[in-house]
Amino acid sequence: MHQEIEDEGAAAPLRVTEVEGTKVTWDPAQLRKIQEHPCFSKDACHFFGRMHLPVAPKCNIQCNYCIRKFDCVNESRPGVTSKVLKPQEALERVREVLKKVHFIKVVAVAGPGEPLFNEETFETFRLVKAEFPHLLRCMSSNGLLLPDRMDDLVDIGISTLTVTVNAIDPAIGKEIYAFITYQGTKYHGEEGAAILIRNQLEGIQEAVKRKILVKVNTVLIPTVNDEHIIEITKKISELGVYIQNIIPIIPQYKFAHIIPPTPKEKKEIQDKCRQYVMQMTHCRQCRADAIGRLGKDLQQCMFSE
Ligand code: CLF
Ligand code: SF4
Repeated sequence: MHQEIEDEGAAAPLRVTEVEGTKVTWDPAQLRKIQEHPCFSKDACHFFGRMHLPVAPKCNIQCNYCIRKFDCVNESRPGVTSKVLKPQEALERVREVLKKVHFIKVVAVAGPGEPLFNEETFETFRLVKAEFPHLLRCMSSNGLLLPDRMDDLVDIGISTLTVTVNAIDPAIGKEIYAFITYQGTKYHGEEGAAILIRNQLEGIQEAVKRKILVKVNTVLIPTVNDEHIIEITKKISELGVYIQNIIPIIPQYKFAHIIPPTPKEKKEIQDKCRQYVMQMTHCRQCRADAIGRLGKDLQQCMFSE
């Protein structure tokens, strides 16, 4: 990633004129936040690491590519189940890791279920923020509860947020989501997808307004949303999303019959989307308890039982 940064003085916006073909403008305080974030900055990923705290087991939606036995596949490689930690245990893990590993700059909750649907996520961030205020706080969410929990996200000082958006049209969304559970009611089909999409888009817009840097993950599902992704990208560009991470589907559950995209097909879509939103190309689909630099996890050697 080649960032051409012009600093026009303290009051002026820091301008990133061209990032892999995408024109973007961000304010300096926001950009400084991500200079050490391995997912939001490809340069940072060589030097700095992140630490995931698996404190969020429950989920409030059902994606048709998720068998719910493993970590949330919206941000994780399938087939891995993280041992869930309690908030206090998570804090102890942060203490232990930071004593030994000095390049961890980001602490995140990315599962194993939906972070916003588990109070333990908020409790964990409160504890970590109090003791390690210098660490960036990051979260990956399906977005259903974003508008409802926005004040809490600001309160715990989330600096970077990922929302998985696979459709902005409920007619396509209903093919991807079997149901959602929102404010105690279960909604199926197009009705459920419409609520999810509305909350995702509202939540993203609000997060951007509150100076949270937003990444959108989009699962590329050939024959379902492949031709629709460009519409998603145009929309999230209007909302001020910083970067998009297009992830190829791993066929399982109700999408077991789908033929995943080839790397070439994925790249073609990324190339089209890049003119609207910067594209992430270095995602390693981490597990919900990953620790270390991307693709160089320390988790197994540090905590294997
Ligand atoms: Fe974790 Fe995600 Fe935050 Fe990164 S991972 S919650 S933004 S700190 Fe990064 Fe891992 Fe890809 Fe996620 S490489 S799966 S994009
Ligand atoms: Fe599975 Fe994540 Fe979808 Fe929930 S949001 S159903 S955990 S992929």
